[in-house]
Amino acid sequence: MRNNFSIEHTMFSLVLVVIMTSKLFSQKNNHMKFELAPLPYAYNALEPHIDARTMEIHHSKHHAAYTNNLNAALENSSLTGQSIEELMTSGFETPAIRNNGGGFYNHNLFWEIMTPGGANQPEGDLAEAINAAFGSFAAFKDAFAKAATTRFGSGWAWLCVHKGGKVEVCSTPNQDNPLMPGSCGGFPILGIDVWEHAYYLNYQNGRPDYINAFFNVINWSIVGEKYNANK
Ligand code: MN3
Repeated sequence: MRNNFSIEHTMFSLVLVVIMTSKLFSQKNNHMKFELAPLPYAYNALEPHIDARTMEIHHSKHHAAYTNNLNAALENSSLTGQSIEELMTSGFETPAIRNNGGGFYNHNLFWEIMTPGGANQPEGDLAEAINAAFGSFAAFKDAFAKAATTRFGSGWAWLCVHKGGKVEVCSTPNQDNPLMPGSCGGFPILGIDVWEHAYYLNYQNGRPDYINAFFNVINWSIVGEKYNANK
């Protein structure tokens, strides 16, 4: 009797452990983690405008840290499973998600819209929208550079598109972006990172020089695709 009970008890405990372990693993598998995508070109592809060492540290250290910290912030969070775009509003009140989610999203866009290839100025509908909003491409460049230069401390400057096709330049502090509450409310199709980690090795305190150089590495073909997809 005592032996039977002991065997049953052991079996019961074993089954319980198996069930709990499988639950733990299935929960882990359901937690979709955000992943750091490889840079879509070599670290030195944007030289001499943006140097390879800056690109390597920026992608493999800074962007990687935002990605890891975002995943850590989402562990045991009710927001787990949402898309990165959804998290920009739903996670806005949670500093770890706002800062690291913004960092994850912003840098993905940043790498994507830079490349040695592609059109070197806006074309088609985007060119028309830029002319309509600013008067000319040169005037847009001035407005964008001014937003990037005058962003105090760390942050980003953006070119956004609103539903209907109107474009606008705005800027945000830290790792915020236009998808978050309180910004210009458009959809970002071009962004420049003006944190010192984006330029200090090559340009030191010369943020305007870095901004000028950035115009040489914008892939306007991709920005134009984003405009068409979100106007
Ligand atoms: Mn950065």
